[in-house]
Amino acid sequence: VADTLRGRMMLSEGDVHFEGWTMSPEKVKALTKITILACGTSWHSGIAGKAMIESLARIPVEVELASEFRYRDPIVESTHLAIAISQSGETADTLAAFKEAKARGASTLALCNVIGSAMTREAEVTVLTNAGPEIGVASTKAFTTQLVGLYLLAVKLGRMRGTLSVKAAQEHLTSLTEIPKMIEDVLKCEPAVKRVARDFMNAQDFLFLGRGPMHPVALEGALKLKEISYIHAEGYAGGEMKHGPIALIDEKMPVVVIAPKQPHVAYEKIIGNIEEVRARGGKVIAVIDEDDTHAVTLADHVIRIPAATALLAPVVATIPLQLLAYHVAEMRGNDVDQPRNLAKSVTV
Ligand code: F1P
Repeated sequence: VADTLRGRMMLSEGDVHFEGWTMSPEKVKALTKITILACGTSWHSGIAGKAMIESLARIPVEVELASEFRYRDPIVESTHLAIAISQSGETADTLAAFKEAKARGASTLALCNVIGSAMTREAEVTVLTNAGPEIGVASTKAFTTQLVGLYLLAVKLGRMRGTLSVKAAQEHLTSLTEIPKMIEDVLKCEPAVKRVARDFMNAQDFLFLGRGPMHPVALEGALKLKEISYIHAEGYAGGEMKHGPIALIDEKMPVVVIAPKQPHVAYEKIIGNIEEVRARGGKVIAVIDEDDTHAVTLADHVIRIPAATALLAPVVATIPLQLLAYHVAEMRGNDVDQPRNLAKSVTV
């Protein structure tokens, strides 16, 4: 993941240099709001990006479904920055929303994987994820590189706005250089993921639960499963379970609970979710830290992931869920690269 970003974004003493960054420090300091516009997987990375940018650069961030944005009368001002997130850079709804925000006076930044794509042509600044082409239709490495790109962007904006010290920025950047090792480590979970896939490949429905930074991971886990295995899946914030989805839980329902011990994940609360699922006979698949000793006693299956810093935890926690969707789809005999009814870039 980090390799794919090298060359386009350079890390140095407490700063991030993006090739072709043109937005002045004055303009960045004057920003009053960021509006993230995206669809599908890219929208999920936007939700994770909101937490990163708000925490490091202290700017309010709204994450909008690009497919809805232009059908209302959004409030856009000249001190707003619109960020389009898109693997392809061509998704029609995201492009239309981006143009709409631009026409209403917002500054524009595109976080895309394809240079020269429509969104990068509209943008004042492009942050290129440089992940290489997605072989399949469903976004996978685009998602993880978007998370890293958003993290770097949050550090950059934090430095430019003076909300992040050189020392703190350097610590973030150092943690980013640990990604390749963390990814190698997390891939060791594959045998455990395959066992889960084998046990639940015929399930009718799946539920994914996560809190805080694991909420977008839960949404993405559910979307990947839908996209390539055609199993109905819902991703929910853990705290929302009692507001509806709890009615769905019975002994036939596998529930993937993403529960690493992270500052904003509310571990004790997510343990509460696990207990609620178990009390109703649901099957718990817990994604937990390597050294977890509590959740492991409650879950039917565990998938262990290496410890990561708070802002990198979503990258690490996503990998087993992508693998789960992949293995379930393959066991069901689906074409994982060309799922039915999906297009690589939705241009209509
Ligand atoms: C957005 C997206 C993908 C999804 C599928 C359809 O694409 O919803 O997230 O996996 O390929 O399109 P993009 O704007 O990120 O290219």
